[in-house]
Amino acid sequence: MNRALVEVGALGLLAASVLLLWLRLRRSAGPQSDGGYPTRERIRFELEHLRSQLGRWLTTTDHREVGILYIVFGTVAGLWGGVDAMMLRTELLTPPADIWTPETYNALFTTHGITMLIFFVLPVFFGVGNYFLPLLIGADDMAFPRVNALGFWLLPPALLLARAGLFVQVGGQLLSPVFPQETIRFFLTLREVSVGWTLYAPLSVQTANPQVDLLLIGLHLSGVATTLGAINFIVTILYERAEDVTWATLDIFSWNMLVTSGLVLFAFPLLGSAILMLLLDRNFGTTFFAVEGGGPILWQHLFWFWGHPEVYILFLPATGLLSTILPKFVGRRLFGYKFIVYSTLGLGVLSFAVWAHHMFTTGIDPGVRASFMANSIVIAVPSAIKVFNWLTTMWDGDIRTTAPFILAAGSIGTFIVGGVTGVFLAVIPVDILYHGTYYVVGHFHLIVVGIIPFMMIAASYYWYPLLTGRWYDRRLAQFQSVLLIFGSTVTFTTLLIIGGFGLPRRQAIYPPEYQFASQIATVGAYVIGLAALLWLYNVVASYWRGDPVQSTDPWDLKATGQFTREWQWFEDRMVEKYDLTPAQPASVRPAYDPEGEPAGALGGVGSVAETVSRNAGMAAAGGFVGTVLMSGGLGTAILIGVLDPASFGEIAELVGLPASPLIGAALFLVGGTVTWPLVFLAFQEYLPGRLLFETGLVFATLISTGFVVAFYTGQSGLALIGYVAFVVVAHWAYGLGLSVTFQYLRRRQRARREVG
Ligand code: HEM
Ligand SMILES: [Cu+2]
Repeated sequence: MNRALVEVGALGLLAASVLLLWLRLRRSAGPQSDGGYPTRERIRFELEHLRSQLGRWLTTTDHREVGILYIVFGTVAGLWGGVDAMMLRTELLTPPADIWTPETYNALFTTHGITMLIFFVLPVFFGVGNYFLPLLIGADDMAFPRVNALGFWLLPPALLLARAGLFVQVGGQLLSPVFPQETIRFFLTLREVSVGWTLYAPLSVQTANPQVDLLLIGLHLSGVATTLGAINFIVTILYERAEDVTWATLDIFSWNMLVTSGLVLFAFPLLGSAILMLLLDRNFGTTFFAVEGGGPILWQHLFWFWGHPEVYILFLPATGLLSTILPKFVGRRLFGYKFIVYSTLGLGVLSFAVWAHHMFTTGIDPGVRASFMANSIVIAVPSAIKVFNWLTTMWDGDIRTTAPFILAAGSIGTFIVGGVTGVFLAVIPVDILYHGTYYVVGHFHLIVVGIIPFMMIAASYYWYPLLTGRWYDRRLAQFQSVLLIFGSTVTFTTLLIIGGFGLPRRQAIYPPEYQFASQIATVGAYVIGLAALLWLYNVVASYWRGDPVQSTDPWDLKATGQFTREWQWFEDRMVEKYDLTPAQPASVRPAYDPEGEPAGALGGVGSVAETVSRNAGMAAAGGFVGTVLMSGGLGTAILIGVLDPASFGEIAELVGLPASPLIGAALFLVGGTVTWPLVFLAFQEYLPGRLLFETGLVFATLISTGFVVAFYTGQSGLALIGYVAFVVVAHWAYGLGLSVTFQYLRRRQRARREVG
């Protein structure tokens, strides 16, 4: 099949359906006049309207409008790169290269990578930043509105330059029946680049295709655009904050945009220089990357010194969105704000210190290699800090399973798998095994798909009421979110696994034994594609048809004190425009406040030492009562012969003492009096059941299963049933004794405090 025609066709179809949907809904949303034919005046009016709209969007410097331009541009690029991905996976349905040629396949993964990394993610995040950052920090606009617009308008030509090969090729195919080959030679030589998105020398120097030069110029232009945008963000955050926004109260998304912009400032100029050197090598005979000059490895050093930070430039804004959105749907404030900020800064710095982990297999100096391995493993620490803070934020929260929440939770899951598999890759021997395999593709897609688009979509839902004044279809969105998580998990864990078995990546042809797994991955990718289309349909259709937002606090954020600045802006606007009254929450609940003092187990507030001693005292008392009650049950079991007292000896053996049943029984009592009650106290809030009484039963049931296995000495038949029953009942007696004692002590404590 002809790749270029398929791709242009798919894009055209996509654009046409969005346009059609838009026009139809727009028509039906407007008031129906006589239903007759449009008059000439009406048509002229429409055209005039269109012209003024066009003029406005082409010249706007308003941060919100520039933001929307960025988001729309990035979305279009993302869909384009997504079409590439779908075509890649389609080729891999069968082991031979029978759907597209290997050459086409190479072009596909090259353009897919470049489009996604450069023209999709960054523009969308810059768009979100443009729209919301000034609102979040209380600024009127970005610091340099015109530079802002300029930064955006460099991007469309950059994308067109980078991917001109496709259009030129299609043009050539359309022209070739009409014109002689000679006259349209230009159209027939240019084709999409197929040297890989990393543009490794010497291939990128030697490839004759002039599209490589256009791509390099396009990339350079996009680098200029990105740097302009980053400078604007930095200056805006430094100088345009409202008076009451300090570094300690700057919201987490703005922090992430700040660090991201800092990375851009250091990384992109370097890419620009490397690109110029490559252009010179290609066209003017310099030898920067030739063997007799700097050598091909020089390109890799320069490229990855940009390339690795770039990955964090993409990833940090996504974590910023996650840290912003997640707390809103669990009703608790972000846990560990400070540590999230520090980990963001840490990631920013470290991301420059790990570039050579992409070069472990190139034969660089072993000493250098080892230090990069150490740095790469260390970078897992700040990432893990973020994960722990997100999990802790959710812990015991009041979760609302809206689409943004589902996507945020899904992001955490896929990020954990993607991150942990990355730690393995940082280890040199493992990397040498897996470097060129699908393991790597699975690992990084779990992150680039599993958190970046997830959080973009989550943000689009979260702020949709603010952006449009309407609701999207919430049921469809929930379904779409689950579908997206499902598809991504299926696709990329499958790739991880077949990579683990050694399937090389970047190959159109693969051994037939991988066919089934590869087909599973492809079906998963189609599910992702479907989910993306459902999202697009939802946000486009709801723009005209969604329910109008009635409340000035659509997410009920005031109830937990999380009504942030941008929503306040929204409320003010709604009040002004529609004369609404500001929303009053039905009930107000303090969001968990990490700065507050910890509550002691007995309900009081005190120092850590007080809390520990009080808890320990209570635990010992409860444990003693519980153990005595439990001994009754176990004693009965021994008496009727379903429990062998000798098995107590094994406890003693386990801790390295002589296998005497007596010592074992003593240990058993100590454990019952000290260890388990403390565990119980530590976890009681998280065990199901609000009442201590139920909680005790659940706790006892949980630990009894371990003891059933541990004390089993070959009973069978009725004896086995009796044995299991007695162990469980004895533990219930224990759990009840424990919780009743706790309840008693707690009540006494409270009574004493009230008297005193
Ligand atoms: C829509 C879901 C996606 C699917 C199904 C998909 C699939 C693929 C496939 C099959 C490859 C080629 C692997 C190979 O032959 O080695 C690939 C490569 C790549 N993808 Fe994706 N991708 C998706 C989304 C993304 C996103 C969102 C990004 C970036 C933000 C991205 C970045 C890349 C990069 C950089 C490469 C190049 C890897 C290389 O150089 O071999 N992909 N993707
Ligand atoms: Cu890296």
